[in-house]
Amino acid sequence: MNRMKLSFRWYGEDDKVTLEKIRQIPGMHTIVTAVYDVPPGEVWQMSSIESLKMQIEEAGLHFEVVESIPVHEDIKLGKPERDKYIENYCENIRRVAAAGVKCICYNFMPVFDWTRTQLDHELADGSTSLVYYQEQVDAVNPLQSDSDLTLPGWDQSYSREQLKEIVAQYQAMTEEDLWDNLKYFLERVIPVAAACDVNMAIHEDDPCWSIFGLPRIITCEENLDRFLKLVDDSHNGITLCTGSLGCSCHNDVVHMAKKYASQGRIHFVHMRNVKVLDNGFEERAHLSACGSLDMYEIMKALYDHGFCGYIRPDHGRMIWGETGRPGYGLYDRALGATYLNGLWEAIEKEAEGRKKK
Ligand SMILES: [Mn+2]
Repeated sequence: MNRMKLSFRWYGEDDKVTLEKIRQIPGMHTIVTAVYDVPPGEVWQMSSIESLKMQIEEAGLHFEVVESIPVHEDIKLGKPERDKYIENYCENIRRVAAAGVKCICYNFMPVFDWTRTQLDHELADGSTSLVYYQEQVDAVNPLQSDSDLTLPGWDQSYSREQLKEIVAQYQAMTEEDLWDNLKYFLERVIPVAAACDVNMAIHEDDPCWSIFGLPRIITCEENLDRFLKLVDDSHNGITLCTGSLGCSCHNDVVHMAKKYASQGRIHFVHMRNVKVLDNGFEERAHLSACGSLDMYEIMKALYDHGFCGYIRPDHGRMIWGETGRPGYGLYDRALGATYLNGLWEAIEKEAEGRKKK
């Protein structure tokens, strides 16, 4: 029988959404978290990892997924210092594996992690969500010193000058260079993950297109095919993030769920719905009818093709007056989790009923 393991992201002791609350969501199995007090590229303290594990297990949950171990920019840029950072990365894999972690989510996006233009856009029902409007992105040029250079979600640890410098380094790179640097990284990291029996699960670029002329490669089916072949080992897999892929109408997320689940290469799923617009997209409630994605068909594709990994509701809206980390409140993500449970139960019972006949 296929089993999905329901999971939930938790930002550690400072998170207003506590483990005591998360454990009350029906069917909750695994906490997705990371060590947040260490700069990218450095080795995590074993004591920090053990402390996370202890808190999570005391709450009756499992600590089996890390999101993320960030990839240092020197690795993505292919600088000589990358070997040191890759060795640190491998050491982090060994350390989290020793604590029982089975899956590590990461991304290979230059400079900017996820990009949105507003974090509190009011939807018709009065809830707020994260949105991306292209004209607002186009108005911010990181190479012009007079632009104010801020969009929500950007790494605040860079000064404006540092940001311009690092963006310029990437703009001198081609997509092929980035592919080469990704391959170099995977060839060194995947054997360690395989030895520890940890699944590496790359997250797609969010959104799944180039911004500011920076190379972005984890964006579409053709490129995911190429990615999986870079190191053809089941430990080299993906996080299927439905919202990151689904914000482009060129991506058929149902087809991709079928294809990569049947190959056994989806280790982690982020389920969220987006409404695709002519000039970008809006994050919406998880329910299929609220956005552009058919969440039922995606779940069914996963079920039918043997998916048995970790799945979590992704960003939620802010509802019922909740305040907190945009996308990561309790209420709407809990509604999302419950919806995923409902879809899965219906799909499973339908499939078992068919077998009996
Ligand atoms: Mn995601």
